[in-house]
Amino acid sequence: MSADHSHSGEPEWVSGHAHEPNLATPDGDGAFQVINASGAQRCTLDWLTQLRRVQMADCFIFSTGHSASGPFVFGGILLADLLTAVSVSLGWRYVDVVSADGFGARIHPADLSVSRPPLLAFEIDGAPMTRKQGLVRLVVPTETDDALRQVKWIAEIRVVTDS
Ligand SMILES: Nc1nc2c(c(=O)[nH]1)N[C@H]1C(S)=C(S)[C@@H](COP(=O)(O)O)O[C@H]1N2
Ligand SMILES: [Mo]
Repeated sequence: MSADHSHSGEPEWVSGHAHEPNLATPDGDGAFQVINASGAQRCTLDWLTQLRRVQMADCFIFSTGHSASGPFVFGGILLADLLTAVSVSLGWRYVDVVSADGFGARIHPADLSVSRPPLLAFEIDGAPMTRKQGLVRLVVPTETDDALRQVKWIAEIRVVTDS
């Protein structure tokens, strides 16, 4: 493993440096934990699908090492709506969306205030995503840099607040 030259203690994916996509699909049924200062809540895929559904057309995955795939229509839940549903509202500084294979992306409030905001997707082109495709995947439509924020196999959403 290469040395980490980013800020001490930060996961290597925070710096947004190039990353070889993991080709091995980790186990999991799509359930993830939302973790904040007051504890952890388990969110199942069934529960997630009851929230307000959105579709995001014209999404591309700019994969490392081969040409972009897409356009896809991703279907799922806005990350903003998930945070509201688990009672994370004002005052969060960032959330780390971390996968079962230890990859992740850091999302700040400003990332949600765009016309094509991040979603937790579980459908691709109208069909449920397979585990291999992510099952539950963070889709950040504004990200066109090697798919570093398109996190498959979400396992934890860690909420960091100022206090
Ligand atoms: N959980 C997880 N998500 C990930 C990665 C990874 O290694 N683990 N790699 C990222 C990178 S670098 C790429 S290029 C894309 C590949 O996505 P694809 O398999 O849909 O083409 O997944 C992104 N999401
Ligand atoms: Mo990538």
